[in-house]
Amino acid sequence: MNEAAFSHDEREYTLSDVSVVMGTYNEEAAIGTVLEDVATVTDGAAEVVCVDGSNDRTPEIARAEGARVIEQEPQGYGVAVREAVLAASRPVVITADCDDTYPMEQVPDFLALVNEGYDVVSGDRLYYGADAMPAFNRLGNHAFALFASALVGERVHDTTTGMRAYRRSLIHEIDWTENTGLSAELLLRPLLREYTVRELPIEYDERRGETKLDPIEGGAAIAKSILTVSLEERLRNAGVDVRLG
Ligand SMILES: Nc1nc2c(ncn2[C@@H]2O[C@H](COP(=O)(O)OP(=O)(O)O)[C@@H](O)[C@H]2O)c(=O)[nH]1
Ligand SMILES: [Mg+2]
Repeated sequence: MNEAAFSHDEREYTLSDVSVVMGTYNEEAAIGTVLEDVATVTDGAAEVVCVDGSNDRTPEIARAEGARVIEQEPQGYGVAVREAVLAASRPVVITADCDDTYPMEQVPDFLALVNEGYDVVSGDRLYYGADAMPAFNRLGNHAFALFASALVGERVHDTTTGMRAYRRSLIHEIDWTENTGLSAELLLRPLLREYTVRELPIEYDERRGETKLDPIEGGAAIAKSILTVSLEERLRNAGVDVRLG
């Protein structure tokens, strides 16, 4: 990983400088807990943005918990999460899934690393073993990380995690093209553009409600995204600006 430059001469960010953003699609079983956890850990100071495609009670619950809800026809993970990161109004943007798998209590740890100078802080679910993850997904995620490591030329451990912190300026400096593979893209393009990136081990819990991702179809799309964005960025670094996807 690139070392943080520690040269950002911005002020120290606090929890009121954080936007927690997520795509939400029929997550009524989880959203109450997730947003309560965010409110507790941030003392209600963070902005919460949900880009929602649900036809259940998810958006009502989100609004009742104080979230800003942006309605969007369901078009996949990346379409929703791109909209969500772009809609964030605070200088530090933290993504999560709305399925109660990610540790909201670690939001301050992500923020602390941004304050240390990192542009991207990526939650590494595999570090602690991710026992709650279906075995097929866990194997796939290890394989994606090895594949991506080979393509970017440095070791990354979890390329498809849903929980990361980003300096908001970075989000607006890069064009995002991927849908199911957006999570990998949000890690790999910054890495290959010499932004400062580091992984942070996180716990990963069992999901509430049903997954929205088909592991086979989704896995193939993610592998293609990893290849495409890595090659595009390497060509860009060589002075060739092309879209391969
Ligand atoms: N708005 C919206 N959210 C989505 C869509 N697809 C997935 N999501 C949300 O994106 C997050 C990740 O999806 P999830 O099912 O947890 O994927 P998994 O972690 O791979 O099982 C969850 O919060 C979903 O509700 C979509 O088409 N539209
Ligand atoms: Mg999930």
